[in-house]
Amino acid sequence: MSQSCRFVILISGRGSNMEAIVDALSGLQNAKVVAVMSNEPEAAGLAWAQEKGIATRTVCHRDYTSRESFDKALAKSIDGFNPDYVLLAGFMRILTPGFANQFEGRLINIHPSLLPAFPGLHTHRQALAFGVQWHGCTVHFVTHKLDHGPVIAQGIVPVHDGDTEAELARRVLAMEHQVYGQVACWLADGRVQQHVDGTVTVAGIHSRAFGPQLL
Ligand code: NHR
Ligand code: GAR
Repeated sequence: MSQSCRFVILISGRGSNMEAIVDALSGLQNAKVVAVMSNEPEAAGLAWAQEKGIATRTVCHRDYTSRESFDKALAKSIDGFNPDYVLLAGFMRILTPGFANQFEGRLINIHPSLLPAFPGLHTHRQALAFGVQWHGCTVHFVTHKLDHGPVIAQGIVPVHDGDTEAELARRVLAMEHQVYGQVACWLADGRVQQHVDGTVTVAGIHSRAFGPQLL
């Protein structure tokens, strides 16, 4: 019998992606979200996790004088839960190379754009300003290079004329929930493989592209 796959989820705010992951994994017997952690004490997602009976921790970045010391404290707290995977879900602090290296291969992020387009912040604003007609989200392994790691899955949504940032964000967010929930299940089943050339495959899956069913 295979051991349960242990997940720690890092958030900074609302935590709707965390909810989608917890909900998706609740259908599996071999997966457990062992802790939800936030760098923001007021993050709404912490209360939701607590109500679900999930352990929560806050490591507030403002309590530390450097990124390195914050990351060390965060890493220590994470290690206490002995996770197989650490999922960034709306986590808003850039992590040091030391942290990224320590968790390499086990650290995953969702970014609200179709990488390599629009890394960084305010991705929906960037997409509207550029005039792209398709936008979306990317789940990727985290490396020391920001918003740059190997892609596990992407989801696309159309951009409509007259979209506001908020409308576009809502459309992308619904897609994020689908994609991240599915990726969490693939991880729990041990099907996600990262190869030496940096590419990713998922055993038994030939498409990791999500989108409106147009075809
Ligand atoms: N860390 C590493 N090393 N690599 C990545 O790819 C990372 C990462 C940490 C977070 C998420 C990322 C995103 O998906 C992420 C990917 C925060 C910022 C940022 O500028 C940028 C990208 C991401 C997350 N943060 C500011 C900072 O000074 C704070 C902004 C704020 O608090 O609102 O850390 O978009
Ligand atoms: C999501 O859109 C996520 O992709 C994005 O923040 C939102 C968090 O929502 N992440 C980043 O912008 C990282 N810089 P949530 O808290 O409801 O999951």
